[in-house]
Amino acid sequence: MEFSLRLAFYASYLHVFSNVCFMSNGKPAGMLYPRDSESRSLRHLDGMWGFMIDDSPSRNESFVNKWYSDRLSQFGDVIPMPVPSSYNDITNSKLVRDFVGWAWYDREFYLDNTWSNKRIVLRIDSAHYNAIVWVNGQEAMSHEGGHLPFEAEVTNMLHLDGSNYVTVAMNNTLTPTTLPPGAIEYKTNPEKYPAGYFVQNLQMDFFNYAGLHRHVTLYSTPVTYIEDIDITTDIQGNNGIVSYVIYSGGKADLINMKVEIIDKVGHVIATKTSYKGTVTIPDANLWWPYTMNVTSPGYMYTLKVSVTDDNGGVSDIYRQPFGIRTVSVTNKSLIINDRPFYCQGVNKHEDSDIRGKGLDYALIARDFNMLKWLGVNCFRTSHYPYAEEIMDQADQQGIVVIDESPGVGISNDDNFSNKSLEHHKAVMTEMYQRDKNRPSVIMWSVANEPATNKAKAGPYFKSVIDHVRSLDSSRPVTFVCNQDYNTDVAVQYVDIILVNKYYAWYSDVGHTELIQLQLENDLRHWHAKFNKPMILSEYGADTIAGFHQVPSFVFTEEYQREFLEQYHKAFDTLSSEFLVGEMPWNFADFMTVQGITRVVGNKKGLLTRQRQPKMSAHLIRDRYMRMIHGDTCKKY
Ligand code: GCB
Repeated sequence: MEFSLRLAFYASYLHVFSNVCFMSNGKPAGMLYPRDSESRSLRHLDGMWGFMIDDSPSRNESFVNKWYSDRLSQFGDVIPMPVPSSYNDITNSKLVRDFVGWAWYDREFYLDNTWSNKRIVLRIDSAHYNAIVWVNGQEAMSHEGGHLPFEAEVTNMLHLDGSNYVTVAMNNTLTPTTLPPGAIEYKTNPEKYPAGYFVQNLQMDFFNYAGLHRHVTLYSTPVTYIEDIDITTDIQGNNGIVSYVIYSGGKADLINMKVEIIDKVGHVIATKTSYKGTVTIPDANLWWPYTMNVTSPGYMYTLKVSVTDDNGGVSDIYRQPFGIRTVSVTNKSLIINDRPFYCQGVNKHEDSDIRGKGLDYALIARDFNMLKWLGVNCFRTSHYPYAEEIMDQADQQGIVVIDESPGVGISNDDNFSNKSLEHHKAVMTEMYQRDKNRPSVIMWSVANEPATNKAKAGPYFKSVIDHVRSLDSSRPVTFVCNQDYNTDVAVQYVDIILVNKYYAWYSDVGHTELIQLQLENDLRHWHAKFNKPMILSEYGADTIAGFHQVPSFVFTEEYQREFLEQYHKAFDTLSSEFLVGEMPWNFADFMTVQGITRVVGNKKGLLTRQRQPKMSAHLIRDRYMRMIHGDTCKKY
């Protein structure tokens, strides 16, 4: 009971410290990715932090004792905790791994006097799930939601003449109104459970990793600064059309503005002097997926903004990467730059040994190398927005992204409340603001497998999808559906239909001979009813690397291979009709909660969790390479 009270307190706290602020024109202001420049310094506060969990029965003692008011070491035994990383798999303690409640981090830092007379911002790229941040004991900001960045100006809280410390408290509890939703269940039978015993029930199939998962950054800007940049692009003949708007922050308006468009080799190809405008680029280099243009995939331009304010010439400089491309759909095709695109996809997770969901450049590089090795040209950020450093690679390497929100497992009646809806829309706004300028993002997925067989899902998803469309008319909007075409109430609102199917796994297990028939019939029903293009957004079978049996048997590598082959037969028929993509579940094995249907995690990976191929990975590689290098089943 105490525990729930603590959460209620938290909700009202968040109300005061909302992360989204609005520009005068009503558009929510975005947040530029922190980049250094001639006017901006940047310092990652990554490394070893101090760490403590509040495992008091009320989960509230840390607040009663004001752990934020001094270094954590004053309040208990602090252990070293790496940032970025999840905290769960770092120690050998079950208590830490499975902890539910407030976990606390702190660290000390110094700033030299090059940071004086600047506006200093503290940005946290991801803290799962709810977070409160103090700088030198003063509340600086809070944020709800585990996968998107938040920041606050902290200039007046910092000491340039001595030490500083930052404290972060974060709570991984999932409730009916969080995204993803979950529920705390109290076990009250005194014969079986001690007083106050509770468990966290999840509605998703991945481990609820928590921690400071991505960079924590201090950066400086001039006091009058470039706050946000919107870029949209179009194509007319051989010309690229680039429209931009620049938003200012600080006391004065930005004046004496210079906007330059710079090509990949550093040549300035256009210059403007207003905060808003449209530039025509003759013979533009379009942004292409690498499978559609092998000579120059993922072509990125830079929009460089240089400004001077009216109070004495203080300038700010920011360089925003962007690509020129268009996306559209017909009733049978997904189109990039006026050419049909076929998604040779995979689904992913942010997940690996030890670090959990922690950002790791070595892992990112390995994953992109393995995506290319597989011949993958598209992935979905199942089931939450991924780190911006991952998205950068997708932009630069010409890999298409279906950008998915953390709306996974919206299945219970109390997940469709007005509070949930408002939060879902706020998350979509934050996600749009973060990723709007990325050419790799060709589609927004607002949810994975919600209970869209329930009547209340209709107005709920109409509202979320309308909201995303009001922010962005340049990309298709969808959600990923696992309902029946006859009973679903929300697919009518999407631009393109994404469905997950597990024939011969969750139904008719072992009967791979039924897959083609069942899949073709089912997808044809969807298309006949809604007349929209489709992607088979998940299909897969758990496979323990090294298990072999002939004839095939579930969980063996032979079964996974045979299973995928049967799906491919259906894809090869349907891709000449309305199927515009296929996405095996999953790129790699990943961790889940303990459960009798999961053998140390979900094993549907083409790769092991250590990113080495199973037999099925070779099958997918052969298939996708044939699509790239010429074959009958490809669409371009
Ligand atoms: C699904 C879910 C995914 C699961 C997968 C499975 O439909 O979207 O999160 O992990 O099935 O393996 O059951």
